[in-house]
Amino acid sequence: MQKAFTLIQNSKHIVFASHINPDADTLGSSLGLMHSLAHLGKKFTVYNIGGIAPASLDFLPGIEALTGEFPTDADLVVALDCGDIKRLGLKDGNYKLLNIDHHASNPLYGDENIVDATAASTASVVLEFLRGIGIAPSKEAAVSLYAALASDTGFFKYDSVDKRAFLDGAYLVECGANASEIAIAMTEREPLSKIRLQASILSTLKITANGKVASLFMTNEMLKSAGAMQDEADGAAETARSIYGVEVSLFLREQEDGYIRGSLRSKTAIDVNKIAKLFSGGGHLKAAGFTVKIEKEFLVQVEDIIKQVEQSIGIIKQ
Ligand SMILES: [Mn+2]
Repeated sequence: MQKAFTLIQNSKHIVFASHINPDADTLGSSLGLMHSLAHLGKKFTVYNIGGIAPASLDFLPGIEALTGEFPTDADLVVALDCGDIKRLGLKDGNYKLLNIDHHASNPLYGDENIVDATAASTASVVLEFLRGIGIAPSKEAAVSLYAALASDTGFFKYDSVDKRAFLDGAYLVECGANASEIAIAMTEREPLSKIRLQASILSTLKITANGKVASLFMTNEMLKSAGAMQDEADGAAETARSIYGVEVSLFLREQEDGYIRGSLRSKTAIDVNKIAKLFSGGGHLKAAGFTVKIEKEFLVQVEDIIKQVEQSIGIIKQ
């Protein structure tokens, strides 16, 4: 920790780098650390290769500074919440690299690494670091870090949630984060197009395997008529899983490039990572995905995939 802080103290221009397709943890941790170091009087850049944050994160203090331009005079890059250096989109330069993360797969690619796979979010690792160097988060930092923690824990309900996640949350509230305001900003400002798309996806719901499997699909046509973007279909698999009695949900979306993208979610014990592997995909026990080429009429292939998933559940349970 002290070595990491020495790197920070010895630098003039620090880049806070988030991963491609940024989420609340990578951006909230970036901004949370940046605000916490403000008193050091360094030059800061908040960098993301795409240069743009999701609209739902527009409330994060300092997010307007986010840029896709990598500065040439940076002498320190702090990577936040990124298990794979390639996902940062860094440019060459004469800088040191500090890697702060919570992914177990992180290969410790930094000159200094603060990686804690037991943390529910990178925000918790940032907090650990701040404690180690004796800095308390300002209100701006607390809001950013709370948003990161809330997002990676599904608002304190995922498997990763432990006592520490709650203690970190409580500490950030003490430092000025308003839990309700942040939750509303992150979850209750959906675009109408998303709700219209979700309604159309839900109309395809099919319950099979004695109520244990819930399947949904989305065609490009549905996307177009809702006037929605691809990412507005996200969450459909979780909605299907939330049905009483459902153990596994499957969401199949037609892609413009002639592929079908599948998302699998499991409620308790069925390992959807194993199911995804049957389609050359993968992931985790409760969330996995795969991509297959469209080889016949879309709806016919959807039926085939649903059948294969149902059969595989029988096999996997044995
Ligand atoms: Mn994370």
